[in-house]
Amino acid sequence: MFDGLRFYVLSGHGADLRSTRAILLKKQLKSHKAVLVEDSASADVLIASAHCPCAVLNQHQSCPVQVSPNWVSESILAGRKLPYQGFLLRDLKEIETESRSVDSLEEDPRNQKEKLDSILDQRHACEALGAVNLNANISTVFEELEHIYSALGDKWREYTYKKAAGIIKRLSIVIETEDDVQSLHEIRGLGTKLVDKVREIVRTGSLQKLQNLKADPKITTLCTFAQVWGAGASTASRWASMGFKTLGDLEAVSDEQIVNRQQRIGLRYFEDFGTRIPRAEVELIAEKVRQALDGLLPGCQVVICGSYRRGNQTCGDVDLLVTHENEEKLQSVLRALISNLSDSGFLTDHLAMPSEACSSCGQPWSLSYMGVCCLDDSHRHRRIDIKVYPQQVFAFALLHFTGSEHFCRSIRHLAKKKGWTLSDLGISKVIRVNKQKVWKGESSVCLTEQAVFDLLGLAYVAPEQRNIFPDIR
Ligand code: DCT
Ligand code: MG
Repeated sequence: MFDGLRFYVLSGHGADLRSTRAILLKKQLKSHKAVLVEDSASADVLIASAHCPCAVLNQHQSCPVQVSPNWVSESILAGRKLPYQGFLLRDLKEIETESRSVDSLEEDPRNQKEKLDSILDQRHACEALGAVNLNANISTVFEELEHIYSALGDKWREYTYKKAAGIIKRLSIVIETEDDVQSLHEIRGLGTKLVDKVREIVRTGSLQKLQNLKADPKITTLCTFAQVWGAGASTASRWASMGFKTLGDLEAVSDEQIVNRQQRIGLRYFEDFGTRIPRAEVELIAEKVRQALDGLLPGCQVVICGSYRRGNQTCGDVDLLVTHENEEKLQSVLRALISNLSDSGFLTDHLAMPSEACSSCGQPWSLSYMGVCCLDDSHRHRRIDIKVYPQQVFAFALLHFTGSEHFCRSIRHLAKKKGWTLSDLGISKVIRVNKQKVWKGESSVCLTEQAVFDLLGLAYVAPEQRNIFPDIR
């Protein structure tokens, strides 16, 4: 953001910018590609406290742009270099001497918290475009802990580490020194124990607690079992308590009460489902479905959603959305499609068949199929979801199934704060009393994703930018 711009940060010697603040500021600047220089004469921008005495500023007149630290934090929050106007120290001083209306940001204790929170990007994730994860070394450790506790069914710890990973991803400075670690104490949601873990990761490059969990065979078994499609923490724990130790043990079970039909499919393709699908193969799979649909109901629109639409190089599964202008015909096409593709051998196993839709009842509807497909013997078996939505709600479905999950959660949360409820089937005004919906309006018409963003007062976010916080190191 500050590409190549040269900064001089004025602190100490009566400049009134505390040293911890100056350290954080320098880090923020460096994280956003600024060049820090050691004397003001060679700087493009000088940063000093709003209360730096004029006499001190005058000694640095060779640097014509002198702004307050807020210009840096506000620019980072805005995701672009803001104009200097409104942050220039001379202007601030004039206002202050005229009316005393500008309170001392450095001195007012009410602003201390806000000031330190400026190292945390406060925007909703769906607004924080271009935000990057500067501390992936820390957030990935917390995410691993989140997944382990999810497999162990420990909801509270799962939630704690998920939240902590989210906070770490939103930091606008790289955490490297003890000062950086200390500054985390000021952030709500990061308690002492979590900050201690950050310190250990920063100092040693890893976390002993995570190593210990990963070295425990009971825990690795539970984690493996919980990864079987159709099994979660409680099934994994039940299997372990029955004495099963490996996937092979489970495959040998024929009792449907112990391993159900979907889990059996999950076990059969355990390795295939755990292997990511290259984009080119996703396209070949979608083409198969398009061709079959052409024969059944010409004019269908098929969009590959999920991580593919976000531009990822590999995908965990294939997420297809289908629509057609004729709602009645659309409603019956999915079952016909499934039987056609099963007959041809492309769909090898069914995990969840679509229910009956009800287009005549006037409510928005959708149909969903989950299964397994395989292009040919030279390819792996892949998870495929095919979902059908009428045209008038297709934009909501696109938004929902493009993800990422984090982006969608964020946009739904933002909609809620603005008095809306957003789903894959529409967006409506709601009134909540004590968090309970007491009234819900008709869904607004949005025929494009752009229209949904407009309605929410959000700048459009292209699918490729909906991966929140890609790592930069
Ligand atoms: N989705 C969601 N909430 C969830 C799960 C999914 O909003 N709990 C939405 C967002 C993404 C979309 O559905 C597709 O889901 P997945 O296929 O699970 O995720 P993906 O982003 O496509 O990633 P992957 O490459 O792993 O399939
Ligand atoms: Mg997917």
